[in-house]
Amino acid sequence: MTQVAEPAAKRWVGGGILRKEDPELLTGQGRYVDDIALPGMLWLSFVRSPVAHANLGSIDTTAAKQMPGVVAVLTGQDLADEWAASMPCAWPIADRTMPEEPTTDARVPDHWPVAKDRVRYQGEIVAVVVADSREHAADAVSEVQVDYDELPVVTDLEEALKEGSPVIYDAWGTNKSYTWTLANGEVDRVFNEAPVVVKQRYYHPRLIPNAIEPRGVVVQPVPAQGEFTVWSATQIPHILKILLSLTLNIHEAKMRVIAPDVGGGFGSKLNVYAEELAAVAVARRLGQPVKWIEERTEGYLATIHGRDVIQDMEVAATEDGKLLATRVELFADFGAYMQLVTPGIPLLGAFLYHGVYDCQAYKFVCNGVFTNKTPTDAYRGAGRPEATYAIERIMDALARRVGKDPAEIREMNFIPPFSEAREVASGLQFDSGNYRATLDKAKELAGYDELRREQQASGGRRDGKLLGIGISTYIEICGLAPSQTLSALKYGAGGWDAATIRCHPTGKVTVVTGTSPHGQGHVTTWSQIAADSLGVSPDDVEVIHGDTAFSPIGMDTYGSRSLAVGGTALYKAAEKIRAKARTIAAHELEVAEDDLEWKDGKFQVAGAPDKAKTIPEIAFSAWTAHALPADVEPGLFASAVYDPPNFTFPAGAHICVVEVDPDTGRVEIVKYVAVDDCGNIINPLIVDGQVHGGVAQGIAEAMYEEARYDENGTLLTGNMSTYRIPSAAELPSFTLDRTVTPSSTNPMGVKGIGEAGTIASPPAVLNAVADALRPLGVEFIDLPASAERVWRAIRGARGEAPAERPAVGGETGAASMTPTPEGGQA
Ligand code: MCN
Repeated sequence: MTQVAEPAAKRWVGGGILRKEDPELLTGQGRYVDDIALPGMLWLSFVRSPVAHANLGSIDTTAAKQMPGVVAVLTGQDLADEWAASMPCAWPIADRTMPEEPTTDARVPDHWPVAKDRVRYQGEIVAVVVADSREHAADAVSEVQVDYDELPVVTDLEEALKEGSPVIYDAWGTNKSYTWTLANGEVDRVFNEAPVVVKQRYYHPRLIPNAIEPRGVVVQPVPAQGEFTVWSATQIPHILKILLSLTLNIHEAKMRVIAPDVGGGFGSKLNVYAEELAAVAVARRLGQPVKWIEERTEGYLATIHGRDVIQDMEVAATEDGKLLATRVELFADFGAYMQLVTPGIPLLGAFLYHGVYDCQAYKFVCNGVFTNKTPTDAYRGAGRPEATYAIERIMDALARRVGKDPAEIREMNFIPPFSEAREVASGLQFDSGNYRATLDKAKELAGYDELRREQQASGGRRDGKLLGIGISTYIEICGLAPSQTLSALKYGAGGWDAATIRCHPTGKVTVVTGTSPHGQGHVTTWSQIAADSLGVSPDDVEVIHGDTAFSPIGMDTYGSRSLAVGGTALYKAAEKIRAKARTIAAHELEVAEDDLEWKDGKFQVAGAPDKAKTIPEIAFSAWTAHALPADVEPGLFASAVYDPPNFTFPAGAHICVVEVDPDTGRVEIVKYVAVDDCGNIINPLIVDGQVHGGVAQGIAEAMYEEARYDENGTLLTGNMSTYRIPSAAELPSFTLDRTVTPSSTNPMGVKGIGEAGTIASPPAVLNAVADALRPLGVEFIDLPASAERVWRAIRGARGEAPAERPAVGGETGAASMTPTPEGGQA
């Protein structure tokens, strides 16, 4: 399926060239934050609250300061003067009960890098130990005596909203941050009149990111100049630079942020963290370089978590299953504080609860809630896996209600194929789509019709196991995106990105990008785009990223935006290069510019192909500047900043086939087919890799992962033995294919792929598990379909145990979360 392009093809875009990044990374020559050692460097270790809610009494640092190698121990009060502002929340969305109503601001609490007087989740920083080695710093942490005056704790999202619940911010008297509503069409009327209404509550568990490289930061101050160089394992060096400067009142020109090689982020490094701010503050205070590398258990407590959302999802339909309207109310657990984009995460899914289906009316309501838990924020997919999960599961429930096959219910409701932007029920403009084509291909690859026949003939059994088939025909919104639209959503920054191309006299090319790859292979794909645009080889292109001294302008990497926005900026910069090169070539060849055509990677005189100029040749003459046309500046350089007119909307069909052991509840995925449509493709190998990783992450979410807290706010799943993630051994081989529906948003016709697998796969797996369990009478099964939960569900259906439903943040059944049977009438 995936082919490596022949170099002779001279067309690099679309070819599966191997990643240029890999030789260095695979031979241990990567340069990560932990590889950095500076003369005189001190180490930081953080004293973290062991309790989830307490007023801080006295903090006695005397014993810690006497420990070997300790240079300083600083509390929140000691560091209070360092902060010019609270930690940033860049998406303080409005509170609006109806879209047209006047808005007030969401409640966004102050959030200090080191707590000053109260802690609100387990793991919050209360003091910083500075020592001459990592070990000395860590040893002294336990010697800091903190007096915690404990307060009542609330970890359950629904409890937090009840009258009488412990309140986390006294001044507000409520744990609600905001209610945000989006509505289109006559939703209530449609629901009242619809012959079929299906309603279901889903819970998307809290997830803990597990990038291979933990977080880390090194700060080098130059006290005499007031300058700082910050190396951080971050996805967002540009944004970090601005927000470090703002929060610490340091001129931006004196702040340089470098994201060296970064070993994965998955959204968890799209943040400005307390440890980064504290490291700069301590380096400024002491005038010495400092370093901090996160411990894995520390990361479980203090790196953001993802998801943790209750969804009350409803669809209204005709008797034969034609969708009329969707309505959803969310309760999103933000944890104790807002991190960088916490409040906005549910909004990334707000427009997608009707999926790829046509309907007349739409309503989305989100309630953001504080609890005494680690803050949640962007985690791969961010808002879109939640939306996809709800609509794709309820479409299966609708199919059952009206007696149709899950594939058929989808086929009859798909938005018909379109190639130009088209408004959908939630009010957005989808860019292009052909949803039926992806499902047709996926069904064929999976052998869907035969599997259904087998299932029917065998009563759903195969070799003593229960056979289940699940479909997910997902859509996502990515390529973040038009700055004006982001402003309407009260996002605090723009959605543009930047690129610069420098064509050197040697014939080589440097590309400077504002994106910040940390596993996505931009060096390779940007080289392919530049190579085709400029008629050079990818090997001649160097791509510079992730260092604000060399790449001062950019918006970084998240939201599967880099290709659609940053890649397009590169494409636009190349257009500028070619426009200038054409002028110079015409002058040198003594023809009119219109007589030149760009062909086979060079400018040729139409009808006289031997009269031609390549970009490297023109770059040389632009550099010597001996005979340039009048008004043409020397040098062949160009920059572009691209702000897209719309998002992009990749979509696809995933089919999962499972066998469930009825005795143990063990689920085995025996086939997984993913047909994705991310528009035109730059590099099929990289796209496949992104889908592989994304699907693996989604399967982990579907079958393994769930962060749990006890009622005191103690994280019960605080390490890798209690928080389960699968390895390659637990995962099947994936069958991948594609359809191509070019995006109407950008000139390359590309859509994002970085999150698609994670968004698509959880409902495919759960629909398959639910399908397998149905013959046993299991009415409902939710995330994650671990062996234990499946086994309990089977026992529940047999009347051997109560039907199990996980409590939010707890171990077992909470009455408030009792589901209606799937497909049950509201
Ligand atoms: N690509 C392509 N053709 C397309 C679409 C994409 O060749 N039609 C290529 C791009 O050129 C790029 C890669 O695929 O090399 C991903 O591009 P894109 O979809 O634009 O996504 P981003 O580069 O913006 O990456 C962000 C996305 C997100 S949001 C998360 S989370 C995520 C992900 O990427 N985290 C990752 N993939 C990850 N992969 C790794 N290894 N590590 C992470 O932390």
